[in-house]
Amino acid sequence: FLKSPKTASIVGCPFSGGQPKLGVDKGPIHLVEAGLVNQLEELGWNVKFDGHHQFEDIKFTLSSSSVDSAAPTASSADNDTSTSNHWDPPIGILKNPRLVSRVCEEVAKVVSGHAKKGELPVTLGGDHSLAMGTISGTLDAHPEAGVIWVDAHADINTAATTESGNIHGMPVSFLMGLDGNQQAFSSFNPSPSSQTPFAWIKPVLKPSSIVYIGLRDVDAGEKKVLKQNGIKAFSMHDVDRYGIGKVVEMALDHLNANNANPDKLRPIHLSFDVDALDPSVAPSTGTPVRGGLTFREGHYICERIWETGALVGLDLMEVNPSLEDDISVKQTVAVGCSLVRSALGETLL
Ligand code: 6HN
Ligand code: MN
Ligand code: MN
Ligand code: MN
Repeated sequence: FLKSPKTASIVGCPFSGGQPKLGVDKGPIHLVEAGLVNQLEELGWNVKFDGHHQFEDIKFTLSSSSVDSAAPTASSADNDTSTSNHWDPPIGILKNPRLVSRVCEEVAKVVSGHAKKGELPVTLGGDHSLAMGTISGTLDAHPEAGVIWVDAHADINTAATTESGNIHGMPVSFLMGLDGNQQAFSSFNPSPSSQTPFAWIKPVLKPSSIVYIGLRDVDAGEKKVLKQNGIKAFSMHDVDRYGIGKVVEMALDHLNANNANPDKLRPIHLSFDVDALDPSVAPSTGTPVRGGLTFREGHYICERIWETGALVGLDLMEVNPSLEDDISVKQTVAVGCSLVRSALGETLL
Protein backbone atom coordinates (compact mmCIF):
# COMPACT_ATOMS: atom_id res chain seq x y z
CA PHE A 1 0.00 0.00 0.00
CA LEU A 2 2.83 2.38 0.78
CA LYS A 3 5.70 3.40 -1.43
CA SER A 4 9.18 2.39 -0.40
CA PRO A 5 11.15 4.05 1.17
CA LYS A 6 8.24 4.62 3.45
CA THR A 7 7.22 8.18 4.17
CA ALA A 8 5.07 9.26 7.09
CA SER A 9 3.54 12.73 6.94
CA ILE A 10 2.77 14.24 10.32
CA VAL A 11 -0.40 16.35 10.20
CA GLY A 12 -0.33 18.38 13.42
CA CYS A 13 -3.81 19.69 14.25
CA PRO A 14 -3.87 21.93 17.32
CA PHE A 15 -7.65 22.18 17.38
CA SER A 16 -10.16 22.06 20.25
CA GLY A 17 -13.40 23.37 18.73
CA GLY A 18 -15.21 20.02 18.86
CA GLN A 19 -15.36 20.09 22.64
CA PRO A 20 -15.25 22.67 25.46
CA LYS A 21 -12.02 21.93 27.36
CA LEU A 22 -9.04 24.10 26.52
CA GLY A 23 -5.69 22.41 26.12
CA VAL A 24 -6.44 19.58 23.72
CA ASP A 25 -5.14 21.92 21.00
CA LYS A 26 -1.72 21.64 22.70
CA GLY A 27 -1.68 17.84 22.29
CA PRO A 28 0.10 17.71 18.91
CA ILE A 29 2.68 20.27 20.04
CA HIS A 30 3.58 18.15 23.07
CA LEU A 31 3.71 14.94 21.03
CA VAL A 32 6.15 16.49 18.56
CA GLU A 33 8.20 18.17 21.32
CA ALA A 34 8.53 14.77 22.98
CA GLY A 35 10.53 13.70 19.93
CA LEU A 36 8.02 11.79 17.83
CA VAL A 37 9.59 12.82 14.51
CA ASN A 38 13.03 11.53 15.55
CA GLN A 39 11.57 8.39 17.00
CA LEU A 40 9.91 7.53 13.70
CA GLU A 41 13.07 8.33 11.76
CA GLU A 42 14.93 5.91 14.01
CA LEU A 43 12.43 3.26 12.95
CA GLY A 44 13.54 3.86 9.36
CA TRP A 45 10.75 6.15 8.24
CA ASN A 46 11.26 9.18 6.07
CA VAL A 47 9.23 11.70 8.09
CA LYS A 48 7.67 14.84 6.64
CA PHE A 49 6.66 17.49 9.14
CA ASP A 50 6.47 21.14 8.20
CA GLY A 51 4.90 22.57 11.34
CA HIS A 52 1.45 22.40 12.85
CA HIS A 53 -1.57 23.63 10.94
CA GLN A 54 -2.77 26.91 12.36
CA PHE A 55 -6.25 27.25 10.80
CA GLU A 56 -5.86 31.00 11.32
CA ASP A 57 -7.11 31.87 7.86
CA ILE A 58 -10.26 29.85 8.55
CA LYS A 59 -10.96 31.73 11.77
CA PHE A 60 -10.25 35.01 10.03
CA THR A 61 -12.56 34.28 7.10
CA LEU A 62 -15.34 33.09 9.38
CA SER A 63 -15.08 35.99 11.80
CA SER A 64 -15.04 38.60 9.05
CA SER A 65 -17.88 37.16 7.00
CA SER A 66 -21.24 37.63 8.61
CA VAL A 67 -22.93 34.43 9.64
CA ASP A 68 -26.07 33.27 7.84
CA SER A 69 -28.74 35.20 9.69
CA ALA A 70 -31.17 32.29 9.64
CA ALA A 71 -28.76 29.87 11.26
CA PRO A 72 -29.03 30.19 15.03
CA THR A 73 -32.47 29.16 16.15
CA ALA A 74 -31.81 27.62 19.54
CA SER A 75 -29.24 28.36 22.17
CA SER A 76 -27.07 25.82 23.88
CA ALA A 77 -28.84 23.75 26.51
CA ASP A 78 -26.11 24.30 29.08
CA ASN A 79 -24.19 27.41 29.93
CA ASP A 80 -20.96 26.29 28.44
CA THR A 81 -19.91 29.05 26.11
CA SER A 82 -16.18 28.70 26.70
CA THR A 83 -15.41 27.89 23.09
CA SER A 84 -18.34 29.68 21.49
CA ASN A 85 -17.72 32.64 19.21
CA HIS A 86 -20.16 35.35 18.24
CA TRP A 87 -19.29 34.61 14.61
CA ASP A 88 -20.10 30.93 14.98
CA PRO A 89 -23.31 30.64 17.03
CA PRO A 90 -24.69 27.18 17.78
CA ILE A 91 -26.91 25.41 15.25
CA GLY A 92 -29.44 23.56 17.36
CA ILE A 93 -27.13 22.79 20.28
CA LEU A 94 -24.12 22.03 18.07
CA LYS A 95 -21.19 24.17 19.17
CA ASN A 96 -18.77 25.86 16.75
CA PRO A 97 -20.37 24.12 13.77
CA ARG A 98 -18.86 26.31 11.04
CA LEU A 99 -15.37 26.35 12.52
CA VAL A 100 -15.27 22.58 13.09
CA SER A 101 -16.58 21.92 9.62
CA ARG A 102 -14.13 24.24 7.82
CA VAL A 103 -11.14 22.95 9.80
CA CYS A 104 -12.08 19.36 8.95
CA GLU A 105 -12.51 20.26 5.29
CA GLU A 106 -8.94 21.57 5.24
CA VAL A 107 -7.64 18.49 7.09
CA ALA A 108 -9.39 16.27 4.53
CA LYS A 109 -7.53 17.97 1.69
CA VAL A 110 -4.18 17.69 3.45
CA VAL A 111 -4.64 14.02 4.36
CA SER A 112 -5.88 13.06 0.92
CA GLY A 113 -2.98 14.92 -0.70
CA HIS A 114 -0.41 12.98 1.33
CA ALA A 115 -2.20 9.66 0.85
CA LYS A 116 -2.40 10.11 -2.92
CA LYS A 117 1.38 10.51 -2.99
CA GLY A 118 1.71 7.10 -1.33
CA GLU A 119 2.60 8.55 2.07
CA LEU A 120 1.15 7.52 5.40
CA PRO A 121 -0.69 10.48 6.97
CA VAL A 122 -0.33 10.51 10.78
CA THR A 123 -2.74 13.08 12.19
CA LEU A 124 -2.13 14.32 15.71
CA GLY A 125 -5.11 15.90 17.49
CA GLY A 126 -6.65 17.85 18.75
CA ASP A 127 -10.15 16.66 19.46
CA HIS A 128 -11.79 13.74 17.68
CA SER A 129 -14.08 15.89 15.49
CA LEU A 130 -10.96 16.08 13.27
CA ALA A 131 -11.66 12.51 12.15
CA MET A 132 -14.34 13.91 9.81
CA GLY A 133 -11.36 15.37 7.98
CA THR A 134 -8.89 12.52 8.29
CA ILE A 135 -11.32 9.78 7.25
CA SER A 136 -12.77 11.85 4.40
CA GLY A 137 -9.18 12.31 3.24
CA THR A 138 -8.28 8.63 3.52
CA LEU A 139 -11.43 7.52 1.70
CA ASP A 140 -10.80 10.04 -1.07
CA ALA A 141 -7.40 8.42 -1.73
CA HIS A 142 -8.39 4.82 -0.85
CA PRO A 143 -12.15 4.46 -1.44
CA GLU A 144 -12.08 0.81 -0.40
CA ALA A 145 -10.55 1.51 3.03
CA GLY A 146 -12.12 0.34 6.28
CA VAL A 147 -11.89 2.11 9.64
CA ILE A 148 -10.89 0.72 13.03
CA TRP A 149 -12.06 3.20 15.67
CA VAL A 150 -10.48 2.68 19.09
CA ASP A 151 -12.27 4.73 21.75
CA ALA A 152 -14.19 4.64 25.02
CA HIS A 153 -16.95 6.39 23.04
CA ALA A 154 -18.72 5.68 19.75
CA ASP A 155 -18.65 9.32 18.54
CA ILE A 156 -21.74 8.59 16.43
CA ASN A 157 -24.30 11.03 17.87
CA THR A 158 -26.37 12.81 15.25
CA ALA A 159 -27.65 16.36 15.46
CA ALA A 160 -30.88 14.72 16.67
CA THR A 161 -29.35 12.57 19.43
CA THR A 162 -26.46 14.64 20.84
CA GLU A 163 -27.01 15.80 24.40
CA SER A 164 -23.76 17.74 24.75
CA GLY A 165 -23.66 19.51 21.38
CA ASN A 166 -19.92 18.72 21.32
CA ILE A 167 -19.09 17.73 17.77
CA HIS A 168 -16.23 15.41 18.82
CA GLY A 169 -19.03 13.07 19.89
CA MET A 170 -20.50 13.09 16.33
CA PRO A 171 -17.92 12.63 13.54
CA VAL A 172 -18.95 9.10 12.57
CA SER A 173 -22.57 10.13 11.98
CA PHE A 174 -21.49 12.81 9.51
CA LEU A 175 -19.09 10.45 7.71
CA MET A 176 -22.01 8.03 7.27
CA GLY A 177 -24.53 10.70 6.28
CA LEU A 178 -27.00 9.37 8.85
CA ASP A 179 -30.61 10.51 8.51
CA GLY A 180 -30.72 12.09 11.98
CA ASN A 181 -28.41 14.85 10.78
CA GLN A 182 -30.36 15.98 7.72
CA GLN A 183 -33.65 15.78 9.60
CA ALA A 184 -32.41 17.75 12.58
CA PHE A 185 -30.75 20.40 10.45
CA SER A 186 -33.91 21.01 8.45
CA SER A 187 -35.90 21.37 11.66
CA PHE A 188 -33.36 23.90 13.01
CA ASN A 189 -33.46 25.81 9.78
CA PRO A 190 -36.58 25.23 7.65
CA SER A 191 -35.39 27.27 4.67
CA PRO A 192 -34.85 24.64 1.96
CA SER A 193 -32.11 26.60 0.23
CA SER A 194 -29.91 26.76 3.30
CA GLN A 195 -27.04 24.32 3.40
CA THR A 196 -25.59 22.93 6.58
CA PRO A 197 -21.92 23.72 7.14
CA PHE A 198 -21.27 19.98 6.82
CA ALA A 199 -22.57 19.71 3.26
CA TRP A 200 -19.03 19.19 1.90
CA ILE A 201 -18.72 15.81 3.64
CA LYS A 202 -19.38 12.97 1.23
CA PRO A 203 -21.24 10.26 3.16
CA VAL A 204 -18.72 7.68 2.01
CA LEU A 205 -18.31 5.62 5.16
CA LYS A 206 -20.58 2.58 5.00
CA PRO A 207 -21.83 1.12 8.30
CA SER A 208 -20.10 -2.15 7.34
CA SER A 209 -16.78 -0.34 6.86
CA ILE A 210 -16.10 0.59 10.49
CA VAL A 211 -15.36 -1.51 13.57
CA TYR A 212 -15.08 -0.18 17.11
CA ILE A 213 -12.81 -1.46 19.87
CA GLY A 214 -12.81 -0.34 23.52
CA LEU A 215 -16.31 1.12 23.93
CA ARG A 216 -17.66 1.60 27.45
CA ASP A 217 -19.48 4.95 27.51
CA VAL A 218 -22.04 4.94 24.72
CA ASP A 219 -25.07 7.24 24.94
CA ALA A 220 -28.57 5.73 24.71
CA GLY A 221 -29.21 7.43 21.36
CA GLU A 222 -25.90 6.11 20.03
CA LYS A 223 -26.76 2.55 21.03
CA LYS A 224 -29.87 2.78 18.87
CA VAL A 225 -27.88 4.18 15.96
CA LEU A 226 -25.32 1.35 16.24
CA LYS A 227 -28.08 -1.26 16.31
CA GLN A 228 -30.21 0.22 13.54
CA ASN A 229 -27.23 0.37 11.21
CA GLY A 230 -25.81 -3.02 12.17
CA ILE A 231 -22.44 -1.54 13.11
CA LYS A 232 -19.82 -3.92 14.52
CA ALA A 233 -18.56 -2.87 17.95
CA PHE A 234 -16.30 -4.61 20.44
CA SER A 235 -16.84 -3.11 23.88
CA MET A 236 -14.59 -3.57 26.91
CA HIS A 237 -16.96 -6.41 27.83
CA ASP A 238 -15.91 -8.16 24.62
CA VAL A 239 -12.23 -7.47 25.33
CA ASP A 240 -12.70 -9.14 28.75
CA ARG A 241 -14.58 -12.05 27.25
CA TYR A 242 -12.45 -12.90 24.23
CA GLY A 243 -9.12 -11.22 24.96
CA ILE A 244 -7.62 -8.51 22.80
CA GLY A 245 -5.99 -10.97 20.36
CA LYS A 246 -9.31 -12.53 19.36
CA VAL A 247 -11.10 -9.17 19.28
CA VAL A 248 -8.64 -7.69 16.80
CA GLU A 249 -8.87 -10.79 14.56
CA MET A 250 -12.66 -10.54 14.60
CA ALA A 251 -12.44 -6.84 13.78
CA LEU A 252 -10.11 -7.48 10.82
CA ASP A 253 -12.26 -10.39 9.63
CA HIS A 254 -15.34 -8.21 9.73
CA LEU A 255 -13.74 -5.52 7.57
CA ASN A 256 -12.32 -8.04 5.11
CA ALA A 257 -15.58 -9.99 4.88
CA ASN A 258 -17.12 -6.78 3.60
CA ASN A 259 -14.40 -6.29 1.05
CA ALA A 260 -15.38 -5.41 -2.52
CA ASN A 261 -12.17 -7.03 -3.79
CA PRO A 262 -11.75 -10.28 -1.83
CA ASP A 263 -8.34 -11.02 -3.40
CA LYS A 264 -6.80 -8.04 -1.69
CA LEU A 265 -6.57 -7.07 1.97
CA ARG A 266 -8.59 -4.00 2.63
CA PRO A 267 -6.64 -0.80 3.42
CA ILE A 268 -7.12 0.27 7.04
CA HIS A 269 -7.49 3.68 8.66
CA LEU A 270 -6.86 3.50 12.42
CA SER A 271 -8.47 6.29 14.44
CA PHE A 272 -7.15 6.02 18.00
CA ASP A 273 -8.71 8.15 20.75
CA VAL A 274 -6.28 8.03 23.67
CA ASP A 275 -9.25 7.81 26.08
CA ALA A 276 -9.72 4.21 24.89
CA LEU A 277 -6.87 3.48 27.28
CA ASP A 278 -7.61 3.22 30.97
CA PRO A 279 -7.23 6.58 32.76
CA SER A 280 -4.45 5.02 34.86
CA VAL A 281 -2.51 4.63 31.59
CA ALA A 282 -3.56 7.86 29.83
CA PRO A 283 -4.92 10.29 32.43
CA SER A 284 -4.61 13.57 30.50
CA THR A 285 -7.65 13.49 28.26
CA GLY A 286 -10.95 15.39 28.25
CA THR A 287 -13.47 12.58 28.72
CA PRO A 288 -11.74 9.80 30.71
CA VAL A 289 -13.76 6.67 31.53
CA ARG A 290 -12.68 3.97 33.98
CA GLY A 291 -12.23 0.38 32.90
CA GLY A 292 -10.30 0.95 29.69
CA LEU A 293 -7.63 -0.82 27.66
CA THR A 294 -4.35 -1.63 29.36
CA PHE A 295 -1.05 -0.31 28.01
CA ARG A 296 -0.43 -3.63 26.26
CA GLU A 297 -3.95 -3.99 24.86
CA GLY A 298 -3.69 -0.55 23.25
CA HIS A 299 -0.29 -1.34 21.81
CA TYR A 300 -1.37 -4.79 20.65
CA ILE A 301 -4.07 -3.22 18.46
CA CYS A 302 -1.50 -0.92 16.84
CA GLU A 303 1.04 -3.72 16.34
CA ARG A 304 -1.45 -6.15 14.82
CA ILE A 305 -2.74 -3.55 12.37
CA TRP A 306 0.82 -2.70 11.36
CA GLU A 307 1.48 -6.40 10.88
CA THR A 308 -1.31 -6.64 8.28
CA GLY A 309 0.63 -4.24 6.05
CA ALA A 310 -2.68 -2.56 5.24
CA LEU A 311 -2.41 0.64 7.30
CA VAL A 312 -3.04 3.72 5.14
CA GLY A 313 -4.02 6.35 7.72
CA LEU A 314 -3.52 6.93 11.43
CA ASP A 315 -5.06 9.37 13.94
CA LEU A 316 -3.91 9.87 17.53
CA MET A 317 -6.49 12.07 19.20
CA GLU A 318 -7.58 13.74 22.45
CA VAL A 319 -4.26 14.10 24.31
CA ASN A 320 -4.87 17.13 26.56
CA PRO A 321 -1.68 18.37 28.27
CA SER A 322 -3.63 20.91 30.34
CA LEU A 323 -5.40 18.22 32.34
CA GLU A 324 -4.01 16.52 35.47
CA ASP A 325 -0.54 16.98 36.97
CA ASP A 326 2.84 17.13 35.22
CA ILE A 327 3.59 13.45 35.71
CA SER A 328 0.24 12.47 34.19
CA VAL A 329 0.81 14.76 31.22
CA LYS A 330 4.28 13.30 30.58
CA GLN A 331 2.86 9.79 30.89
CA THR A 332 0.00 10.47 28.47
CA VAL A 333 2.23 12.15 25.89
CA ALA A 334 4.75 9.29 26.14
CA VAL A 335 1.99 6.71 25.65
CA GLY A 336 0.69 8.67 22.66
CA CYS A 337 4.12 8.61 20.98
CA SER A 338 4.51 4.97 21.85
CA LEU A 339 1.16 4.03 20.24
CA VAL A 340 2.16 5.82 17.03
CA ARG A 341 5.53 4.03 16.99
CA SER A 342 3.80 0.68 17.47
CA ALA A 343 1.41 1.37 14.63
CA LEU A 344 4.45 2.21 12.49
CA GLY A 345 6.26 -1.01 13.21
CA GLU A 346 8.35 -0.50 16.32
CA THR A 347 7.45 -3.50 18.40
CA LEU A 348 7.47 -6.32 15.84
CA LEU A 349 10.69 -8.29 15.73
N1 6HN B 1 -14.64 11.77 22.31
N2 6HN B 1 -20.97 10.81 23.92
C1 6HN B 1 -20.48 12.02 24.53
C2 6HN B 1 -20.94 13.23 23.70
O1 6HN B 1 -20.72 14.36 24.15
O2 6HN B 1 -21.50 13.05 22.63
C3 6HN B 1 -18.98 11.99 24.71
C4 6HN B 1 -18.18 12.13 23.45
C5 6HN B 1 -16.70 11.97 23.65
C6 6HN B 1 -16.00 12.17 22.34
O3 6HN B 1 -14.11 11.30 23.34
O4 6HN B 1 -13.97 11.85 21.23
MN1 MN C 1 -13.31 9.91 20.34
MN1 MN D 1 -13.40 9.12 23.48
MN1 MN E 1 -21.58 9.53 28.49
